[in-house]
Amino acid sequence: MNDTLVIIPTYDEKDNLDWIVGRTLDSGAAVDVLVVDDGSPDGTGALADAYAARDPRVHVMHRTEKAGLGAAYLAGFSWGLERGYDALVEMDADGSHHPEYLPGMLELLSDNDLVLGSRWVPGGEVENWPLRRELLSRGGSWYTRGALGIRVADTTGGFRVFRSSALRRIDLDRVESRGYCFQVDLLWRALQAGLRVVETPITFTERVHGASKMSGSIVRESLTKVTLWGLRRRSRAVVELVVRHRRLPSVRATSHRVGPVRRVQPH
Ligand SMILES: Nc1nc2c(ncn2[C@@H]2O[C@H](COP(=O)(O)OP(=O)(O)OP(=O)(O)O)[C@@H](O)[C@H]2O)c(=O)[nH]1
Ligand SMILES: [Mg+2]
Repeated sequence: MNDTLVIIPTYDEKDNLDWIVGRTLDSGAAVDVLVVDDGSPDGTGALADAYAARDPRVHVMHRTEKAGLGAAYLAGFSWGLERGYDALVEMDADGSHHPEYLPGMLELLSDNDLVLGSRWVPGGEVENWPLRRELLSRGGSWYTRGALGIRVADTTGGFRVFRSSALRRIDLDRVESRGYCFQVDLLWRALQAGLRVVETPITFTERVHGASKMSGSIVRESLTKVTLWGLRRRSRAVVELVVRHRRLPSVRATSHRVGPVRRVQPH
């Protein structure tokens, strides 16, 4: 067993599976792979089984129905944490995330808890992405930054490396999001838990094979949730302000009660 587990969620990725798993194993990083397949109708799960049968570094988790990217990752995380991996990686199956970045990202984990592959820091870029998708992604990150008051350039990216001990500090049972909003949800919890988060530039390439599972309802879910978290954050800040303000008069009252300072005369 290697120390790092790369979790790859799949739904109908038969034309990408062998290619992405092979590249991951050849990336130069010593890793195991866990494919989390939600019963893909196109037979991705069976392909993953065939890979696992010829390479002991590859494991497969079969789930019965399409339950969303977040649910797949949560199941993958608990599988990896139970088995004692030191680092857990999130990576898409469609080739948008290049496994060749893994050695560098794992190196950054030596003094960080969470490494984010980032499209929107200097040096990061997207290849072959339609302008509409780029605007949506940049806009989403911009909105999330403002709503949550965080300084992360790429808040929605899904190429990430977690230190397992740090991931344990997040109460994963309480992560509400099961769809794509999961990425923001988890980042927000990581920051609130005080994890050391770093962004590193990546080139993100539009998928060549298969279809995207992104949809309008996914975007609406994210928008609603981020707005709600932002409002909660602001109301918490207002409550803290009120509590602090209330304390002030009592502090003043105490100092009044103490009365004039008695000077001790030196001999
Ligand atoms: N197990 C599982 N995997 C999923 C599910 N939905 C998406 N995935 C996988 O999650 C990864 C990301 O999904 P994509 O459809 O590529 O979505 P995206 O990368 O956010 O969007 P695009 O840029 O349009 O490709 C892929 O590996 C998918 O196969 C799901 O419900 N269950
Ligand atoms: Mg994709």
